[in-house]
Order: sequence, then structure tokens, then C-alpha cells
Amino acid sequence: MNILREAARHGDVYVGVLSDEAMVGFNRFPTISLEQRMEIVRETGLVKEVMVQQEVMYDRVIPEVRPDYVVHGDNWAQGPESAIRDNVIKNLKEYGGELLEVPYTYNDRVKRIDDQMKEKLAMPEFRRRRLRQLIAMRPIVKTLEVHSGLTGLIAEKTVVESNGKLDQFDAMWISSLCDSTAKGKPDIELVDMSSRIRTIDDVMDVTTKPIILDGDTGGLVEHFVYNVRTLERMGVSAVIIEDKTGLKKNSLFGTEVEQTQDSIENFCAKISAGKKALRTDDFMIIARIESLILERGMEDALKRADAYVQAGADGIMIHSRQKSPDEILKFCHLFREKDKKTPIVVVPTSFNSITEEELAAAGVNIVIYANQLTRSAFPAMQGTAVEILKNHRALEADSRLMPFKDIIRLIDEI
Ligand code: SPV
Ligand code: MG
Repeated sequence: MNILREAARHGDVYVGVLSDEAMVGFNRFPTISLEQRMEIVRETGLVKEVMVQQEVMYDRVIPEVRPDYVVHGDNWAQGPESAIRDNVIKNLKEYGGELLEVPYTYNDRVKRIDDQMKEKLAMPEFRRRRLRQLIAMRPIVKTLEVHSGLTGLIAEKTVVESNGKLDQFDAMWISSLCDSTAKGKPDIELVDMSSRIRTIDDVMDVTTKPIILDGDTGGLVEHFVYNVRTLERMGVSAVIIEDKTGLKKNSLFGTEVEQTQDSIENFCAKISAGKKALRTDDFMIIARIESLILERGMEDALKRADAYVQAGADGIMIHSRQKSPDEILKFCHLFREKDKKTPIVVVPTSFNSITEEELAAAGVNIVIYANQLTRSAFPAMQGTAVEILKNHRALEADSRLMPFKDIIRLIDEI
């Protein structure tokens, strides 16, 4: 209201309301529809026209409207959002327009509204359906591995500006490998569901983004049907289960260790039973195909994909441990020839040269960065431990550490 009042003093006010797509790129997910957001602005009676802004940057809208002034809150001077400010200044300069910055209103009432919106986004029924919404809205859903409150905060809050665009992660992956590794345990379904749920709960407590759980093999069908219900109730958006049976080992071992692929019939029965147990249309059961990992061939992978979709799978994850993305791209191409809509998920740990744009162009809907946070944290921590041991003190390790004053302020206070 302050901003609108200030703007109205200078002439006719045009307000740009960001589209959902533009918002989710750098801000939080909208809690009300675009039409409702526009209506709120119209209702103030201070505005001549409300327009939809399809892009965060102003390269299109400013030359089109050529406003005498752009009026904006002053809360964009620091951090990645300063790129938007720079972009506005650059566009105004073209014809001599002016930027007016209004002090941002910080008070308890505004904070409360902000907290309420965040709380709403974190609620199970809102969080759960957000993955499907993002699949429909984003060219590709960018998903980062998390295994604790702290890693959850990194996925939640990291926003970057690059090439004039702001970007953030859309969703979080609770990996069996990294959840187990964080507990010093092997990735063999040893860390049980109660413990996995504890991790999910820690993450949910401090985040709002949707969660995809690595459900390993899904276990016994008789247990799986209960577990999907629990996950759905908690507000998890999807579980991915892999078509293996017996003692599961991590797929990145490939054929170096013995791993048994489940039969198509058994795995289809597991998917169908899980789907039948669900109470909402939001929760997704995604079937993960291990045929390429186990060197059973493309034909087997495609046959299984078809059968799993028929059995009710809400998405297909295709995995590979080749350095080259070729077999994944080939699968996507052949799968998409027949099935245009079932979401495809990939985990480019080995074939990491492929970009998100290339994956999206191949018809992939979700990309999961499944272990990079853990793999970067471990050498950093180990290096510090070595440094302290070598020097009999912590001074030498200090230059690699986050400043003490930053760590105590890392976590928001309520
Ligand atoms: C995990 O992150 O635990 C996965 C993906 O299952 S992978 O490790 O690539 O098999
Ligand atoms: Mg796993």
C-alpha cells in the first residue's frame, strides 16, 4: 500500500503482477491464483491497470510501457535480486525514466503475514500437490538431495543470478545413499522407514518445497501399502521405487555386485497395490527401471516402462551409470514416441555433462542431483579434521571455515 500510494502521487499507476511461472523461478510458490493476486491490487482503487508480467526481468515490459517512473520497494539492493534492480536501471536509462525506491515496510504485522504464507506452503496438503504443479509449470523440475534440516535450508534458500536470470531449486530428494551415509551406514535398506521418516520430518520442519523420497525397492508389498499412506499424510509428494528385489545395493555399483531385478509381474503388483492404498490424487508413485544399470538392454527397459505405466505408475525414472548420456537420451526418445505425458525422471550422477536444457528437450521432467551436497561436504569436513590434527590447533583450518558470526545467524529465529 505504501508503494502504491507513493506511485499514485506521480501519475497513473500500472502494476505488474508476476505470473506463477515467473514467481517460482526465484520467489516462493504462490499461495493464491494469479487472478486473485491481480484482484487484490485492483481492489486498492489506486491503480489504472494491472498487467501480467511473464518475466522477472524488465527487458520487455519497460520498453513497452515506457513509464516515467518505476516505483519499487528498497529491499532489492542486496543479494541476487539486485540483478533485477540493475536490469530496471538499464532499461530506464534508454529513454530517461526514473527509479523511485520506497522504504520496505518491516513490522510485526508484515512479518506475521509472511510467516503465515510460509506456513501454508509447508502444510501437507499444499506441499504434497506442488510437485505435480511444478511439473506442469517448469521446463524441468530441479531437485537437490537433502538429508537434514541444514541441507534442507540450502535447497530451500539458495537463489542465484546467472546470465540475467534468477534461479532456484524446485524440489528436494531424500536419497537412500545420502541418508544412510549421513548415519555412517551402507545403502542396503538398513536404515529403516522410521529413521527415514525422522529425516523427512527434520527437513519438513524448516522448508516448504516438495519432497521426493527414494523408497529403495519399496520393500514387501504388504508394508509398502502402509508406508505410502504415511508418506502421503505427511505431505511427501512422491516416492520412487526401484525394480529390484532381495538385498538391495546402490545402483552405482552396477554389475560389480550381485543385484536381482524384480519380475515385471511382481513389480507391477507392488505399484498397483500402492496406488490403490492412496487417498489423494496428488501423491505420485514413480517406478524406477534398473535394466540399463544391470545391462539387460534397452528393449527390456522400454517393455518395463510400458508395463509400469499400465500398472498405474505416475512417472518413470530411468537410471544409467554410463559416462555418456546417450543411452538415457535414447530411452527418452523411444519412450516419448509412444508416451507423451508420463513424467520422466533422471539422476545424472555419471552422465553429468548433460545440461538441464538438453534433458528438458529430450522430454525429461525431473532432474535429481542425488548426492552432490554430501560429496562436497565430506571432503571439506575431512580436510578440516586433518588440518587440526596436523597442527595441534584450529588456527590453520580457520581460512576454510565459515565465520563464527555467520554460523550463529544461519538459522532464522522465530
Ligand atoms: C540414491 O540417491 O540413493 C539413489 C540414486 O538411489 S543412485 O545413488 O544414483 O542410485
Ligand atoms: Mg537410493
